[in-house]
Formats: sequence, C-alpha cells, structure tokens
Amino acid sequence: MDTFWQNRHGSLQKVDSTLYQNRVEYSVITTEWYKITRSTGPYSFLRTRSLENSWIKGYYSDSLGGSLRIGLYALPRQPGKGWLLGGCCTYTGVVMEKIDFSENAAAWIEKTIRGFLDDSQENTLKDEKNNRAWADPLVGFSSGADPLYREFKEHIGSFYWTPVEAFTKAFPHIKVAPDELTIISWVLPQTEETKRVSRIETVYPSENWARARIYGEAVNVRLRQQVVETLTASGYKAVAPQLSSFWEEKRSERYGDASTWSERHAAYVAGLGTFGLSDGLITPRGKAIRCGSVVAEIEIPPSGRPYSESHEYCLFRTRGICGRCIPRCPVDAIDEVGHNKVKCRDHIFRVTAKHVRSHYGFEGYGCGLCQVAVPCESKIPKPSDLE
Ligand code: B12
Ligand code: SF4
Ligand code: SF4
Repeated sequence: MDTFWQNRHGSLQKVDSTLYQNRVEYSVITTEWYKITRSTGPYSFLRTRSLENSWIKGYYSDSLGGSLRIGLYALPRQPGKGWLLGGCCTYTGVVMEKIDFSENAAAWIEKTIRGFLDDSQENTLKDEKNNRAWADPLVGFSSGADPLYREFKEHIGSFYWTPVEAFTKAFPHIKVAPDELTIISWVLPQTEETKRVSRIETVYPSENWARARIYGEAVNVRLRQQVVETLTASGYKAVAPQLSSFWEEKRSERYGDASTWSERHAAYVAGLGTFGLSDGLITPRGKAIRCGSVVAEIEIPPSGRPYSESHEYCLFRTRGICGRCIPRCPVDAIDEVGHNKVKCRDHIFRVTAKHVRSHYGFEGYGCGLCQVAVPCESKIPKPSDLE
C-alpha cells in the first residue's frame, strides 16, 4: 500500500462501493489529476493496456491489498493518445505522481518539457549513435499583456502577431484578453559534442549542426505539439504559433527578413536572453541554441527579465569590445553595424544545402558558425573571456 500511495497527497476515505459487488472499500476520490509513472498489470479479464503514463482522476481503490483497482472510469491516456476504458482492472506496484496544475503550473510545464527531452527516443539527431539533439533546456514565461509584444508589432510591422492575435488565429470564436494568456518559451542548447565539432569548421556546418537544424528542429516541433497537447488535455487552450498554418515569413521594412511570430523575441520577453551583434539570442546557456514557444490560455506568473536593454549581454553592443562573431562568418555577413540577412540567407540555402546533401547524405542546410567558438557560445560572456 505504501508503494502504491507513496506519492499521494489525498487521504483514504472509507466508502461503500457500488462499483464492485457493493463491497466496503478504502478509496480515494480526487478532483486532481495524477500521472501514473509505474505499474504492473493489468490483472483482469479485460486485459486492458498498461497504465503507465496515463493520467487519471476520480475513483481509485486499494481494497485488494496494495493494488490499484480502477472503477468504471474513462482514463485519458497521455494527452493526444486517445482514451482507455478502465472497468474494474487491478494494477499492482502503481506509483502515481500528483499533477498540480493550479498551484504550480510553471513547474508542471517545465517538467513536461524536460520529461520530453529526457526521452532518448524523441531527443535524437537520428545519427548512427543516436546522439542527443539537445542539452538541458531553459524555460521561461511571459504575459500576453506584456507591453513589449505591442512594441514588437509597431517596430517589426503590422503583420507581426501579438499573443492575442496568434491565439485568435487558432481559436477564432474565443474572446480572450491579453492578460489571460501566457507565452511559454524554451531554449534548447546545442550539445557539447555538436559545439565541439562545429568550432573547428570555418565554411560549412558540421554534420551534427546540420542534423540539429533538421532532425533537432523536428524534435522541437514534437515538443511544441507535446506542450499544446498536455495543456489541451487538462482543459487549457493552447497553440504553437510557429506550427500554425497561418505562420509565414515576411519582410519587415525596418529589419528585412522576419516572420509573423519570432520565437526568440518571445524568449527575450520571458527573460531568457538578449540579442547579439550577429542577431543571435544570447542566453545563460549561450547563443548556440534554438528556441520554441506556445501561447496558452492559462495564468502563470511571468518569469521576469534580469536585463533592461535588448542587447545587454553582447560585449560589442554594450562595451564596444569583442566582435569575435565577425571573423567567424564565412561570407562577411556580420560587421560592426550588425548582421546582413541577405548574405546569410544566401549562404545557408544556396551553399550549405549542397554541402549537406553531397557530404552528409541528407536534405538539409544550416550554418551558425557565428554561434560557436565565440565568447557567447555557451554562456553570457564577460570581458575577461576575451583575454
Ligand atoms: C527568418 C529567420 C532567419 C533568417 C533571418 C534571421 C533574422 N535575423 O531574423 C535567416 C535565413 C537569415 C536565418 C538564419 C539563421 N537562423 Co533563423 N530564423 C528565422 C525565423 C524563421 C524568423 C525570425 C523572425 O521572425 N525574426 C523577426 C526579426 C524582426 O527579428 P530580428 O531581425 O532578428 O530581430 C532584431 C531586431 O528585432 C532587433 N531589435 C532592434 N530593436 C530592438 C528592441 C527590442 C526590445 C528587442 C527585443 C529587439 C530589438 O534585435 C534583433 C536582433 O538584432 C526564426 C524562427 C522564428 N519563428 O522565430 C529562426 C531563428 C531566428 N533562426 C535561428 C537560427 C539558429 C538560425 C541560423 C543559425 C541557421 C541555422 N539554424 O543553422 C542562422 C543564424 C543567423 C544569425 N546570425 O542569427 C534560431 C535562433 C537562434 C538564436 N540563437 O538566436 C531561430 C529562432 C529558430 C529557432 N526556432 O530556434 N534565420
Ligand atoms: S561574439 Fe561578441 S560581439 Fe558577437 S554577439 Fe557574442 S558577445 Fe556580441
Ligand atoms: S549563420 Fe553563418 S552565414 Fe549567417 S551570419 Fe552566422 S556565420 Fe554568417
């Protein structure tokens, strides 16, 4: 019984069960969701599927001596994976984890993201050794009412979405106020191995980097879907703007290449990093990263920003020193004024794509040489890093 309830937060109540031959049972009736992290069974004539990774709420009984008997309840499998009917099955050795949405939604979301990335079947570069695509993530939250989102629209262009607009594209019939939305942002750092093999490159991306661009981004796509599905299964409406059929690349009069929703701008609002001379977002895990974001109708306190300027972590932008990303670019797309997106795009799509196909044997591209072998590669740089 201890094993079975070892993580429970509710208390056992004596109830007269009408569900199973009117026996008196000691049961827990919860209104909270639990995730079953371990179980053996089921032992029942119904032979339903394993309960692991199921999310349950309702009536559980321990009358069969340290086992879990599920009444006639419909159990949602892990979000997005359909429904499973309980029906008086007995499971033993069950370990459940309480999912406390209301009190600590931030921890719940962060756990969902980390849990997904810990799965080696998901988080993979799809190479021979099944190397991890991404290292330990950073997660942050911002409010849909943060005035920066309106400012972005004003500066970047009228095509640029505020969180309410991104949300309304997915749920046109729902009226939502900006402060009812939270933007969940994450940063996926390149692994040590990918950075190591990329530092020595001077013209083309390493195979690992190109794999991270293609297969790593596929992981990021599934992660966005997982976050949306997890929220949806718990009754919170959510959308990943980057995956929306309405998302598109656009041209900003002021900034050139842009899009309807920039994930690193969302990460900036969530306190995850500031921009660099090369345009890349510099985070506490550095600039060799990718990001992701989901807009959800849920209240989560904003993480706050430990900076006040858009380029605060860049040594060149703040102190006029460094500039180490300038010579890293093989096509001189970075200079003391900033980043030339036209040269950069040309190199990535015209030059590196051919190299990836002919040398690594898959359809892909990428560059990011300005994101490795620089002081801001893996952390927020300090002047002493230049010595
Ligand atoms: C279009 C695009 C490109 C274009 C243009 C890049 C660009 N700078 O916008 C091209 C093809 C050149 C490109 C190249 C690359 N990209 Co790209 N790209 C995008 C995409 C799809 C949209 C970006 C967007 O909408 N930008 C909007 C414009 C307005 O942003 P911006 O010009 O960069 O922003 C500047 C201004 O806003 C300015 N600014 C001025 N005043 C103020 C004031 C405030 C308050 C703020 C906050 C900012 C600000 O600061 C910013 C930086 O200088 C995003 C995915 C996404 N949806 O977010 C990925 C994305 C930006 N790319 C990414 C990556 C990794 C790359 C490459 C390394 C390619 C690769 N994977 O191998 C290179 C790196 C280029 C570089 N030096 O940064 C990552 C960013 C990683 C990082 N550390 O920043 C993203 C976020 C993809 C992802 N999901 O992770 N990319
Ligand atoms: S390498 Fe130096 S100049 Fe370039 S973005 Fe990083 S800190 Fe700024
Ligand atoms: S991504 Fe490559 S081409 Fe683009 S600015 Fe960086 S180093 Fe230059």
